[in-house]
Amino acid sequence: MRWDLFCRVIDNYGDIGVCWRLAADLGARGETVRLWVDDPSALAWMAPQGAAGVELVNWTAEPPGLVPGEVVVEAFGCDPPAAFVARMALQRPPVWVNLEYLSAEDYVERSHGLPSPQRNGLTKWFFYPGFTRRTGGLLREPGLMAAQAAFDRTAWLHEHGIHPTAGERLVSVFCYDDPALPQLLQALGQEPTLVLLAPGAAQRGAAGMPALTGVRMQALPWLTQADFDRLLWSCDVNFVRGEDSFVRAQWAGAPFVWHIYPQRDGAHAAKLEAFIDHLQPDAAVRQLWHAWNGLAPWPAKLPAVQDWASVCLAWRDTLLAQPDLATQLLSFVQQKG
Ligand code: TRH
Repeated sequence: MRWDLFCRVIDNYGDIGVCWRLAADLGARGETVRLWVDDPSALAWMAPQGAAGVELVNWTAEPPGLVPGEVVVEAFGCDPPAAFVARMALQRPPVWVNLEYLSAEDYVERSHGLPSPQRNGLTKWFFYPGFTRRTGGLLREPGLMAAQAAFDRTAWLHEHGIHPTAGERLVSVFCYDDPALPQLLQALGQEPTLVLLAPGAAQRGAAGMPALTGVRMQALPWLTQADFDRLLWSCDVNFVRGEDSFVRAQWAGAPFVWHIYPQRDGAHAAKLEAFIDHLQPDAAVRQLWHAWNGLAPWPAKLPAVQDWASVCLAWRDTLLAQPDLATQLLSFVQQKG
């Protein structure tokens, strides 16, 4: 099928990150995808190699007058151009899907797959990613787990100039501005640790910090999405954020901490809680997650990595038993078309 996937970059990299993964996943399954994006700049480092079956369309104020394909996906309610929507109504109507934000809250199961009749007579369908069988699932390319199993960690780290010393653990940090960063770095120093800092807030927050016992820090460049996955596979603990890196940390299977996208009205607290309730970590991990998100005081001690690792592995198994998002989206579209 021909897909038109619309992406508006609101802030950061999650909008384009999610859309690119979906486009590339569909392309790899033989679909033809036009990815309309208003700001493709991040793709220069995220996916410089492009992807089979995926073509970029510049979504400018005067977008090209393309004929809509069989499927139209708007990411995060981003409203395709009015002229394009008008053309959708003049042909055999495409299946029109609104791909929503990821949440573990209960409303997702209730809302997933609901129709939204539009003024021009078309129907837009809500498609909610999620963590349970009654949701649209999570992006997971068919070869992902096999690629991880075949991954040569030592070679990859070496290639990327990352050289942990014997017995040093690796921790990646990709976060928003977080006042708890100095406390985290100090706490990590209780065991020899090499902290790999993603560009942006993590590097800004760590800059100018005095040398810490037990901790070495290394600033990373922006990696491609494929290498970002490999970074997560390489680390003993991953601090991730937003939506896409959060999902990728779950596939990595190593202990992870989520820095949730902070919302001004505080709605992120309930969203964080809903996910924690699914993951069911012990009290120490809960406290660390809350503290990292500014919702609890910093814990006296970090959780034991082994207990935490087994929770994350069990959680990954639960997720692996569910169909992935692109598989579900394909059958949803076939059913609605
Ligand atoms: O960047 P994010 O915070 O993105 C978002 C946005 O804030 C968005 O508006 C919000 O709605 C959403 O989160 C929930 O975090 P996220 O989702 O993890 O996106 C980052 C992307 O960048 C992801 O695809 C991974 C990628 N990435 C790389 O490819 N290489 C890198 O080196 C790093 C650090 C990230």
